[in-house]
Amino acid sequence: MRRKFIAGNWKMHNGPAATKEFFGKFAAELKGSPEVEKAIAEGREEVAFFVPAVSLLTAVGESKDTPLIIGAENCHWEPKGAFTGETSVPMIAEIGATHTLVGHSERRHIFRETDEELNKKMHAALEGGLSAVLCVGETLEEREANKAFEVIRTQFVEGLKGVDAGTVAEKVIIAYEPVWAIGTGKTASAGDAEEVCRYIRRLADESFGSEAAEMLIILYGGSVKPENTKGIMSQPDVDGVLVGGASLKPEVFIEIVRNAL
Ligand code: G2H
Repeated sequence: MRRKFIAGNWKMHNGPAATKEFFGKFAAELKGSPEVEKAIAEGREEVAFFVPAVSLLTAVGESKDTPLIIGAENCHWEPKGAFTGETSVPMIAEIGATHTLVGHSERRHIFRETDEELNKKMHAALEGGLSAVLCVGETLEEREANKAFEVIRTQFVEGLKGVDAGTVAEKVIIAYEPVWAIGTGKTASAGDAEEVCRYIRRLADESFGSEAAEMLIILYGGSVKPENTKGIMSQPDVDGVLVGGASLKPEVFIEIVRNAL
């Protein structure tokens, strides 16, 4: 049985003060949800927050005595150097964060990150001891041109080039986020999400073997909210969700975490 992985991606929201306030409220929400606490304690569910670099230290400090996972939203592939504005994996790890997102669609499309760069980030993150969530997904144009599977195959294969099967099984998570469903209010149907997540598991089987494919955690992301969580999570190849807007309010996000159980 794969564990469930429920993650918030705060994007460019919540500086240190708002982060402190969020975790204060979320701790209270967790206390009021013993079924979630039990699921986390038994290793059935993991709850993670991907937060802005400036809020990582606060997030790690505020969640210190909780089972919550803290991760970065992005990282650079070099450990240090003349890369103004960037954050390296050793810096993220030094703070005490354990995970990072790689290749979120906003990084791919707004900041023009390429599969080659994202592959370097995957290697840097994994070799630096972090778990990495590689995000993949097609645009509306690509979907309408029947290219969704081809796009996802390329992003998956290129992003994980040179990573070994054991690492994929233990330290890699894939998030399928159709670009047309991100922050638009449009959610892929549970069936659409399953179809692509199943395809991703097949790709994992082809590239890394059946054991790694069976262990791989695959998330769906794109306008996830409390009302659509159950349907999405009931799909056999969807192990979790990556939540943007709806992760910003503790009382809303805890509902997603609860509905995912
Ligand atoms: C997709 C998702 C979180 P939202 O970007 O990664 O955001 O839930 O706001 O669509």
